[in-house]
Amino acid sequence: MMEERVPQRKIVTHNDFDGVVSAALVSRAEGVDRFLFAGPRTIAESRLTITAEDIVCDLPYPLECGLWFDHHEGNLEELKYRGIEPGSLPGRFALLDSCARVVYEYYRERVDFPEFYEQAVAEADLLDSFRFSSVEEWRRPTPGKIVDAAIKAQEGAPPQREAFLRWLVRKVRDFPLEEVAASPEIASAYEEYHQQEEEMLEIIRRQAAFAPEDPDREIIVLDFTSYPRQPRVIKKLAFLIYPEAKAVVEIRNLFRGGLKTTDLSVSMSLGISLAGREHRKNVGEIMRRLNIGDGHAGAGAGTVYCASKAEMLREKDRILGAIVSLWRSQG
Ligand SMILES: [Mn+2]
Repeated sequence: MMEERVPQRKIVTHNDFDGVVSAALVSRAEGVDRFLFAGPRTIAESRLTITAEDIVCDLPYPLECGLWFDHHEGNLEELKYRGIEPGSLPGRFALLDSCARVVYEYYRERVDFPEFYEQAVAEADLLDSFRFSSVEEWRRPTPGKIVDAAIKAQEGAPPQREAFLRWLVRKVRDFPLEEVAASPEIASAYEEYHQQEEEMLEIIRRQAAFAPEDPDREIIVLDFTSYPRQPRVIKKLAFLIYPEAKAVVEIRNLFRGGLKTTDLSVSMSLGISLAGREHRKNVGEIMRRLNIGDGHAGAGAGTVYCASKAEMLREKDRILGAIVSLWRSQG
């Protein structure tokens, strides 16, 4: 007799700090101990099997799922285009600083969460919204930042990464963040991250430039289109080199199956120098106006599809020019 395989319920979550904390809380509340990690593009392209039983955190709404938790404005827009009323979906969407906060608010009335979740969620809020008041505050190590760096250290190693993230979700679920951050596994990954960061800073120093239309040097441009391979860089590190800059734009080619394509990925973030200041800059709005993607005020991203290298180079100049002029029009 054939044995019928019943798919087990799983949590599908974003492969970042916010995704890890969200999954830890959901795991505790729902008693689910299977985890899958993904980036937003994986969900948008439906490259994962997600069933009507599964719980999805900090990612776009898939074709179907059992519970959905999210806080990204762009994902809400996407639902509206698909004619789905977000209020009709099980789970919760709210425009809060982190998905972990959305999950925490959803369950805390009915589930007896340990007190130490409060700190993990507060750190997720800060890290995900990048609302640091100064470069010093951003760089000061906290348990959350140490764990976040340890996650980033795994980015180059996909096979070990899944296992590491699964281990981490269970730790964050069961222990206070200070204890997790002090574990030898995190300490060594944190060490490793610092070496990687030095290399990234080196690349940024070489590549950072400002557009001629931007004489006040407000927007750092990191153009990696001349790179034959994908450089691994965290663009916000550019604010360590140019702390006075107000934003950073990264433009790079998309790679598929290890091959460089003529399609461009554009991403942008506001700088720390704008924190706590009155301003009308909105990165998500710039991406939407360019009709290439979306995001929120502080960060956004988009994709530009090009049929040839010549078109790609033209589009790159056009997009960068348009970003500067839209930026200036935002006052
Ligand atoms: Mn998030």
